[in-house]
Amino acid sequence: MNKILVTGACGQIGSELVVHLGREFGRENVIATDIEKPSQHLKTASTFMYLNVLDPHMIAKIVVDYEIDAIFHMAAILSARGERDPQAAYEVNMQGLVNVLEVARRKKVDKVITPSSIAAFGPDAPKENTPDNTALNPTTMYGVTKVAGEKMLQYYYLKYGVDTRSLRYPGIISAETAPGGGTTDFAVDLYIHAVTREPYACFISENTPLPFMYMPDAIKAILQLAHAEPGRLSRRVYNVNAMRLTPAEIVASIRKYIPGFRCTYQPDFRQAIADSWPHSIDDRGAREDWGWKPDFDLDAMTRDMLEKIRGKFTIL
Ligand code: VAH
Repeated sequence: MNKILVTGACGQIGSELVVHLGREFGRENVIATDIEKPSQHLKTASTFMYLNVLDPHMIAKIVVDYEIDAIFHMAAILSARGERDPQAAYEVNMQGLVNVLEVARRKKVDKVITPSSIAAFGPDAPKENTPDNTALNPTTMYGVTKVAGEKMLQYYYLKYGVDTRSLRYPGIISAETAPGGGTTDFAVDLYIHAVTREPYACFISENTPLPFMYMPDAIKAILQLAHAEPGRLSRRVYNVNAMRLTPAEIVASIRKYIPGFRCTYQPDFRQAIADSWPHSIDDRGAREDWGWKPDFDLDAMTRDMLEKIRGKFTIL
C-alpha cells in the first residue's frame, strides 16, 4: 500500500482512520473523501476531496489521477438511519460498494478494505460467542446490505482477484467524531452527557448486552487486517470483538469517575434492532490468522473517553 483512497472519511471511524493513515503514509498519499465538510484536523492529516460514492466516474478519476493502490471504503448509512430510509441505505451501502469494487477491478487497485458489522447476524444466530460461520439473517436493511456486501467482496476476490478484506465491527465507542444514525450511538452519548453533567435518557434498555469495541482497538484491527500477508488470510470477512457490555455496565463504569451521573431508560424503535443482534462474538479466526487482540477493557476505555471528551469541551 502506498497511495490510499478513503471514502466516508468524515464518519465516526473514517475520521480517525485517516489520521493514522496520514501518519503512516504521509498526508499527500492519503486521499480522504466524503460528501460532508472535513474538520481542520482531517484537512491537516490528509488530502481531502469531495466524493460521492454513487459517482463511479469520480471514484475512477481519483484512482487514476492519484495512482491509488488501496481503498478503505468506509462510506455507509448505519442501522437506525437505515430503518428510517431503507432505500437510501440500500443505494449508498450496496451501489456505493459495487462502484468501488468495479473501479478496483478495472483500474487494478490491489486492496479494498471495508467494514462489515455484527449487524450481519440476525435473531437466529447464536447470541453468545457468535462464530464467523453461522446463519446470516439480519432484520435490518443495514444488516442486509452488510451480508450482501460480504458476498460481493467474496465474489470480486474469487472472480477477479481483487484483494478484498472486511471485519465485522461491533458497536464502536469513540470521543473524536460523534457517530450518526447507529443503534449503538447511545454508548457515546452516555459519556458526553456524563462530562457535560446532563442527565441522559438511554434509548436502549439497561440490561441489553451488545458487543462493543473502543475506537483505538477498531483502528488497530482494520490496519492489522490491511497489513496482513495475503497468505495468512483464510477468509475475506472476520469477526472482531473486544467487550460484551450493557448500558447499565457502562453507566456503572462512568459513575466510578463521575458519581452523580444520572441515566434513565426509555427504549425506542432501536431496541428491536439491538435485540436482533448477538450479545458477544467469537473472533478466534482473526486472532489465529492475523494476531488480533484488543487492548482496552471497560474501565480503561472509560478513563480515556472521559479525559478526551473533557479536553474537547475545555477547548470549545
Ligand atoms: C450501528 N454502529 O449502530 C453501527 C454498528 C453494530 C452496530 O454496525 O448501526
